[in-house]
Amino acid sequence: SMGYDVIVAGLGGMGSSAAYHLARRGRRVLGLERFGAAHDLGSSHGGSRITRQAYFEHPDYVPMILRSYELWEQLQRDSGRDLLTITGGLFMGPAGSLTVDGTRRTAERWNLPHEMLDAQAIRRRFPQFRPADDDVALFERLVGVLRPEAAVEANLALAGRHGAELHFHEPVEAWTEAGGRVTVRTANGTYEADQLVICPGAWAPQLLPDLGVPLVVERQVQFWFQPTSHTPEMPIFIWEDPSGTQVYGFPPIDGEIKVAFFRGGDQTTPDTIDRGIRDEEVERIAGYLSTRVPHIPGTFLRAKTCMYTNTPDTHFVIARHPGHERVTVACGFSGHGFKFVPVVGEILADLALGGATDHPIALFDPRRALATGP
Ligand code: PYC
Repeated sequence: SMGYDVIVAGLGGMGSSAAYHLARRGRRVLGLERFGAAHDLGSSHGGSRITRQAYFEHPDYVPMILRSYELWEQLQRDSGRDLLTITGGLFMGPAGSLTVDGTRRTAERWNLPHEMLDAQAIRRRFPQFRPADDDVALFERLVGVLRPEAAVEANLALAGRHGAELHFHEPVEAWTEAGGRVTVRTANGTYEADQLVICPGAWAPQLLPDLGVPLVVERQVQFWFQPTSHTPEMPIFIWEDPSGTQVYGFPPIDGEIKVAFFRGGDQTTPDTIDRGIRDEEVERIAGYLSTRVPHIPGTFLRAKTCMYTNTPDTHFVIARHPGHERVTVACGFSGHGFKFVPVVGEILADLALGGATDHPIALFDPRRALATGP
């Protein structure tokens, strides 16, 4: 079929948002997704994601975060779906840790409201946590929980309402740019457009072999527990230990608490990932939490794998493809991208339609010097 303005390859968090923003701007959009709508085989599932403002990874994320909060509100209104609930968030760890100090530095740099708590204050205010005596915490009220599947569905519904054509169960096999057009070949056919936006998630190494950024896909496990007791005032938490390991968790949703380690999973690929959960993995996180947040590992309910697609410095890749002027890419979200879904859709629409954006995206240039970090 001829005559699309933009093809969006991949309709997970980022791609669904790009399809929505492009369709809203009146463009003829074709969206292609290898699985079904809001599936659980990529990186946009599991019922919850954290959003937060005082970003320990780098202060340059903050303007995009603030725009994302606006766009989450707008997406809720336009879709009629419940996508974001503010819960408050506790960033804990030894003084000087990335989780505490990085968060504080960014909060101070942007004047974001926050409170600092020492171990005694943490215990008094949030008695469910058992900090070490030298743990400290930053509390940020505007931390919240996002609903990833509902968000993807909202983007897809609105994209469709604005005329986007969305094809599911149609994997992209190859794409080329030639003669002022892009051509995309799928299992079902060949499509042409003026512009291509690629949001490949963990399939980035296959779909973007000449991007110039080494990407490593990491297997992650999200665990759900039924807590031993009711916890009226539980915030979201990210807690770093002296070795640098970060564990995070959510307040109960329908009586179930989701927890996971942030990073540290095995390297994998989306086609070979072991989606089975080993008993040792459940025992490890239950044991880890039993001394820190003892009410959480009450009854283990279930666990599910997810994937991170990591860049060497854990910063994203969002740019025009360095080797293809009609191709825009968004990948390498490195386990912390979902909160940016609405603003990334807006940025991708800017880049695909005009080659530039007003959002500060220098940090996400694929040609940046790639240190390891943060
Ligand atoms: O981006 O806030 C985040 C996050 C926490 C755990 C994994 N990602």
